[in-house]
Amino acid sequence: MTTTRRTFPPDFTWGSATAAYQIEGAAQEGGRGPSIWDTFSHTAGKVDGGDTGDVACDHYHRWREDVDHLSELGLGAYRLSISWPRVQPGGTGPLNPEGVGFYRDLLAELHRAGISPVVTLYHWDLPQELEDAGGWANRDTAVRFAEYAGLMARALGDAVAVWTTLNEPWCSAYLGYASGVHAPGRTDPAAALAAVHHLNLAHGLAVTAIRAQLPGAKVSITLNLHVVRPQDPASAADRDAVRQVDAVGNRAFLEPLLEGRYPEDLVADTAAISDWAFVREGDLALIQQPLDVLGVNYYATTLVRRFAGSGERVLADSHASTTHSPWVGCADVEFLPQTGPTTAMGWNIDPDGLVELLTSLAAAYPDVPMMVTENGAAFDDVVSGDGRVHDRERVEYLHDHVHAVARARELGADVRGYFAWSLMDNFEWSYGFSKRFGLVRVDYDTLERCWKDSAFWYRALVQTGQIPDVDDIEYAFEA
Ligand code: GCO
Repeated sequence: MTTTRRTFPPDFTWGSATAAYQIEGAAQEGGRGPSIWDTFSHTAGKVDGGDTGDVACDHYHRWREDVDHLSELGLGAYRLSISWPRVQPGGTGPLNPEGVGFYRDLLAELHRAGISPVVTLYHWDLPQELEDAGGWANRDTAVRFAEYAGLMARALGDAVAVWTTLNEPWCSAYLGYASGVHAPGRTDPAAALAAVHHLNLAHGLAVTAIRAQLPGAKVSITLNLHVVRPQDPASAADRDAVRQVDAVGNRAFLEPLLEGRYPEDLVADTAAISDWAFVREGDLALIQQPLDVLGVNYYATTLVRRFAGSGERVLADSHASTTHSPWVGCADVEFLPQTGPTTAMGWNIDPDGLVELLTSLAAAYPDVPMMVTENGAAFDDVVSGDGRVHDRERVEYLHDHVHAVARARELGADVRGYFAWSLMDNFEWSYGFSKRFGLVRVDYDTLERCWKDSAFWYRALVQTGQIPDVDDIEYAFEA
């Protein structure tokens, strides 16, 4: 664990992040229509415990209190997402005024609290009607997304500090259409590759639509990028497995978005699955739009080796499915269990991976500022006799990863912000409410919020810009 006292400049952005389907609830209130996650979570066997986002953290009714928590943490920014089916129920046609009004009020309260809204337009809750028409495997969904983005830019205007088009298209495409562990639960590798492209296209078209409404808008995309390591660094086969996974997981997005092309090795590695005919003339130019900031989500690293082809193939990656892998085109790669300490998700704890990721991105794209838009950890929290949650493991995780951000900055990476995932415990997708990532605990029986030690620790960091020691928990902190 690092002990050097590091500090961040006053203009560094400290935030926390959530997502609409994970916290809002009110699934059938205010004119909201169904999303693919409503359908998926209500399908037996898809979500642990049969949990759904019907109520979640009831943020839809408790948002004022939640803004108070953000304000008391002293955060400069809050990363939220807009529920597409809440503001445009069928994914087409005019906006739902009640849905838009909810976000207008929320953004106004954030501004009153001096908190800049970083707004994600798509954090996985696709209107079900669009999935019924083919979802992200259907090119038209990209066009619908751009229309929605333009309408929201017109509706919310400069109340939004940063527009983030998509959150983690890797998850939307590969978990939703290849492994099936996320909504819409399809297991069709060719459809997953088409979804990759249509999500990239949706991003580019949406950036153009937003800028047409708001020429000065700041736009971004958030990617969950994979730090992939070979089991045997001396093995050419294992190193080539790393290349393969990097192509499918990282460069399938980075290269079209920032270089206007798809990696040749990706197309070659997946030729048996798709001819990529869904990429049309001119698409790459539409996708490659100037970005004001790249959002980077990081949790853990990935360990791979070349699969010999005999015996049981190991598929122990963080999004493992028992039957279908999200890693399209990587049938000859094994994803190995990590060594060392893990979080409640089974994800390894490796802050050096974050340094490696940020510095490698800085080297590849030196003109693209970055923000760590998600980093955090699930642990099996316990409410102690004193009524507090002494989540020391989470404090250690945050401490070590914030030091990693400081180290990456010292090495020249232009990292301008850090958002803890998550402000509060919430619906963790296929894990339901069984995994808690929050700085703030949510009692799912009473929906009461309660600050964990990690919230007090994070407040001190945010207020001073100095990284507190792990044991520096000030319950009565005065800035
Ligand atoms: C993601 C999503 C979040 C998750 C969080 C923990 O990165 O997967 O953006 O919605 O809840 O990351 O898995």
